[in-house]
Amino acid sequence: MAFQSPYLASVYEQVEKRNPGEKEFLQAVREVLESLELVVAKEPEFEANGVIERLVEPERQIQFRVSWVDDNGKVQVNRGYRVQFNSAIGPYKGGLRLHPSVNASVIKFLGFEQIFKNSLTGLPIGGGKGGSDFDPKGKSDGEVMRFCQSFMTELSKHIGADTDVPAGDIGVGAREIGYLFGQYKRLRNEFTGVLTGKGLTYGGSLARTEATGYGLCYFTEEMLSCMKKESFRGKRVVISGSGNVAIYANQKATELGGKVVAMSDSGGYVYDENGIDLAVVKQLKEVERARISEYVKRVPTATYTPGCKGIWTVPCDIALPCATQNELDEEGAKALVANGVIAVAEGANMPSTPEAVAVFRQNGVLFGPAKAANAGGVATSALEMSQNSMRYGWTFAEVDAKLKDIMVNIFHNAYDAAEKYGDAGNLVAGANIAGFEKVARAMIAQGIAY
Ligand code: NDP
Ligand code: 2IT
Repeated sequence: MAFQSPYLASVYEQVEKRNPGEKEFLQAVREVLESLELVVAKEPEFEANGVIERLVEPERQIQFRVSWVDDNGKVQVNRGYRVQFNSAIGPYKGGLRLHPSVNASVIKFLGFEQIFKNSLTGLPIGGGKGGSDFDPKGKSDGEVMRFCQSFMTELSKHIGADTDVPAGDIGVGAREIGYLFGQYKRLRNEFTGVLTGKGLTYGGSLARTEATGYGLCYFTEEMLSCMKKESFRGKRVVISGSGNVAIYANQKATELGGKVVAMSDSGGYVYDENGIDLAVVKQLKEVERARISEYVKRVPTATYTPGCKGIWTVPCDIALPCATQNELDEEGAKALVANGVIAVAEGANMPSTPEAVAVFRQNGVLFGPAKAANAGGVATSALEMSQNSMRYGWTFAEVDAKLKDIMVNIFHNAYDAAEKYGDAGNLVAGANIAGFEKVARAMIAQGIAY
């Protein structure tokens, strides 16, 4: 689709020129710019202040070598990244991803999305992201520790509790955050809230582990209730992935009365008509770091199918993609629609391809985009920062109540913004616009320094 606004067309052309071949980054930028057509037409101050061309260029981008020694004494070299994308409304904030597919394009798409997501939370956090092409799979704890220490030795020069606060993402959970935090503290000799997702004994927030999955379900419940007078009760749910987001999405969807019948990992998916036994998944994934295929050995009524895309052919009312970018394509979307799906909400970042999103739209499927639907994780990270600043901690119930409130507000802000700009029900446009407006106004107020 060509841009109608010459301003947006020229900004996008420049982004393509400056970032050749970075397909994930270009995909994320294009989607946001498409949502802003009506905004830039209505409010010329954004163009007059060069807001969009500034927004698409990271404020700072760091790439570094990460050398470490494996268990056989061999030197390994990985590539580390931190993209500090936008600090208009707060310190850079966003996760670290450890996965062999990580490259500059992936980190930039994630950092770009984080700007709008973080703005939507209503909390004072800017956008950033980082990670490495290090593959934690099959590595010993010692190898992961040595990698994390080497990674943090460089990263520590660029972050800080009031500068940039990383957290987890794919491949980074409590174990990795612990090693990273320990190394930061040793290098700087200071105990500060420089990372979130910390362990509960050293400054972590209750409910951060659960927050992204729970938040996704709070958002979905509100979307179902407002837009379709529906709820999770009695619905069949399919959740891709079986990591942090997927596990706690399962837990909350089940608590709200849904039945989760399928989950996956990068190898394939399991289908269990009785409802996935989450205790088994947690044991496999959180304790043993095993493959989801093992599930059928422990639950003989279930079946395992290799290949992860087939999960979208499992009939369901609600689909929650919680694995990775572009995991749900046009074919998957068509299969979901053919089986009568009523709502799709994204726990992962950009899991649906643009073609898949178009299929949902054309068929009246409720669609909760990642920036809005999975913002509960980073929102609770911001609550962890608040608790660290106060040197105080809230109860699980207090954090959970704030999270729920935030997710309900995000839904309504996105819904209202879509309506205001004449695209009622389009939460993709609504989330992008609502997230954009606050950041854009802050950038204008602060002058052309960045
Ligand atoms: P985890 O590392 O805990 O789990 C990731 C899951 O996704 C695993 O089941 C993994 O399978 C699967 N997966 C990863 N890469 C691929 C791939 N290329 N193809 C198929 N499956 C894949 O990560 P999280 O649960 O934390 O993250 C999942 C998604 O949610 C990501 O998109 C992340 O950016 C997003 N997110 C995470 C937040 C958080 O707080 N953790 C907050 C907001 C969004 P396998 O083990 O086989 O690799
Ligand atoms: O994509 C995301 O929002 C995250 N991985 C969570 C980031 C955070 O800072 O908690």
